[in-house]
Amino acid sequence: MKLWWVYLDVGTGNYVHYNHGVGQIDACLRRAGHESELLYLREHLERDEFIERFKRVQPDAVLFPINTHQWVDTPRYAQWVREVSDVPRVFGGIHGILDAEKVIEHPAVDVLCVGEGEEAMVEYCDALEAGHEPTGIRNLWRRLPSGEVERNPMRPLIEDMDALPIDDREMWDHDWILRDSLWEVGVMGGRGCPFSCTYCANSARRIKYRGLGKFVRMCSPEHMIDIVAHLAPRIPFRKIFFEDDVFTMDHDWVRHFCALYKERFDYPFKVYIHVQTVTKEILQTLKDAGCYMVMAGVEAGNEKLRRELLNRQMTNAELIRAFRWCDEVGLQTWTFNIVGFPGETEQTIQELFDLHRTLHPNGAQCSIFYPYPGTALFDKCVDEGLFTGDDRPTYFEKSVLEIGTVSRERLEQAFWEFREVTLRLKAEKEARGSVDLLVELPAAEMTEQEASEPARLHLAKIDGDERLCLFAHPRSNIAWKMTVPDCARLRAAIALDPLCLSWGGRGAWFEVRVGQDIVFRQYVDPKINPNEHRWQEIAVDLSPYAGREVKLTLATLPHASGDLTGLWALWAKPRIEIRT
Ligand code: B12
Ligand code: SF4
Repeated sequence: MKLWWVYLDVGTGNYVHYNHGVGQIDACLRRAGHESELLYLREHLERDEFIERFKRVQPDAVLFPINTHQWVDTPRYAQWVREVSDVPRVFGGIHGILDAEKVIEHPAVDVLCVGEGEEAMVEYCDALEAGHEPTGIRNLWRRLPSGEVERNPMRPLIEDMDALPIDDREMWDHDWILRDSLWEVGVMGGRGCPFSCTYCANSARRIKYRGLGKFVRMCSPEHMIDIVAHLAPRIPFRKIFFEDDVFTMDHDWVRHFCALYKERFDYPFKVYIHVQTVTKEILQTLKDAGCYMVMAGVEAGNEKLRRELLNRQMTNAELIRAFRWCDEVGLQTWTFNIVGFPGETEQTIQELFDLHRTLHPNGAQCSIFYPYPGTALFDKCVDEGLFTGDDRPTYFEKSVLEIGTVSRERLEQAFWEFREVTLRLKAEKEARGSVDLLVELPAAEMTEQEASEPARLHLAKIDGDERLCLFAHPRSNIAWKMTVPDCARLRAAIALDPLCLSWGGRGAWFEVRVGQDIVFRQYVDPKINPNEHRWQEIAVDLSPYAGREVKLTLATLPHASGDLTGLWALWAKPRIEIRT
């Protein structure tokens, strides 16, 4: 069967991304021998253009993934399909699961997936291809020619995440995605979250799936490594975002994964955490494996509102402690927040700002509360008559509620104020804390790459001391543009990787330049001088350049003879630190 995914991601205010649900179902369909194409829209199409594309693809079924925001416009496209063809229009996704009765009422929906789509869609497509009536397929609701709806029961949840095929992601435009996400690839190995926040569609899904098997599932660490290894030769990413809801749920899993990861990869990565699932030790383990950022939901600054309305049981003290640990181990932090909950007041808004002044994250996102159908907070808003009648869901900027305690205009203003506060905090932090040049590597300019091996991240061990490094075979110039903070210095350790020592040749010059000025120069040659077979710590004072916008270059050059044999020059953990 030929399937056509129509993914309508218009006006979402989010970056262009790979959709894991779509990708996972698609991998299963392809494994079963079906074909597919994807139309990923960031701008709406006019009817004629959409129909022209439909005719070009000539699918046997059209598949529409929907979250609540996307549901608003998708039926229009499904209606256009029906104007020219009678192929089935299949809907699925989080909104279809949580608001199934409303979605199936819509005449543009022929089939709705009310749970996990992998097995159901394979069964459905196999049946159609074989010319059978696709009846009795669990997880699918189907409108019959009589107009009645066949509501099939739910199927058990997929138990073994390792058994799912790894998606080749062939349908996706990776140039576009990577450019938009700054060279980051999204990876997800599990499903579900053990918490029950009242505003969260994922916790609502848990209730829908009750009795169907284990809701919180994770693939094995080995499988997660296999996913990265599978994607690495196919997609030129430079960073990874592990998008599992709470990456730090199982500490043994994290330890095992980190040990495997650092043996194989040096891509910096970031993860979602929940502050009640971390210890300083586990944060350090993540950091040592190449994690550069952890992202955590804060959502509200007022503890009572957070605990009683949102069912998020963490205290401010727990948040502050976890963020302090992150600072101590050198992990960047990011928070997710929402304003405009029922019961929000001017004071609770100020408490969110104040808490952020203490947490001091490197970045933060704030949305204005939108109640998703199917969640406990949605029901509360309906019961209390808070909806204003403006039913188009907004992502960030506007409230669809009249909460009474704070006006909608004030919420909008608070949203912008929050942005300002957190951006200032970010700038302060960057000026105060250290800037990790390896994390910023994707932004660096690289020139003079004479050697066959380009500059890249690399793990190297000398005398049992393993460090994450910038591999910089001479001649290389790797340059970052920056404004030098007050009292700054560049710290790093330099060495040649011992693995190149048996190759002969000579040593390498390490040079640090600020603009045209050479501010540091050292020759390292462990091939001649065994004493140099070690990490040599360096510190370069940058204070003469404070406040100036400069190009900071880490350069490596060969010995005067020009011998380039086996020069695996390394800058371990180069960073800009502020002296106090
Ligand atoms: C990764 C992620 C992202 C990523 C990627 C988004 C994406 N769509 O892939 C990024 C960071 C870009 C993102 C952004 C946003 N996200 Co988000 N995100 C998630 C997260 C953590 C995982 C999604 C996921 O991949 N799950 C795993 C897959 C396997 O599950 P699934 O998508 O539900 O798919 C299964 C079924 O639904 C079904 N299925 C799915 N599609 C289809 C299609 C068909 C035809 C069929 C038959 C079946 C089917 O089968 C799939 C496999 O079993 C979820 C939370 C969660 N755990 O689900 C939130 C979640 C999906 N996000 C959410 C939100 C609100 C957003 C944003 C609006 C946030 C914002 N304010 O910017 C944006 C919207 C962007 C967008 N266009 O989707 C909400 C959606 C709520 C709702 N009711 O709509 C969720 C549920 C979290 C929450 N707080 O409640 N997000
Ligand atoms: S911790 Fe996050 S994913 Fe889990 S229920 Fe709460 S908001 Fe949802």
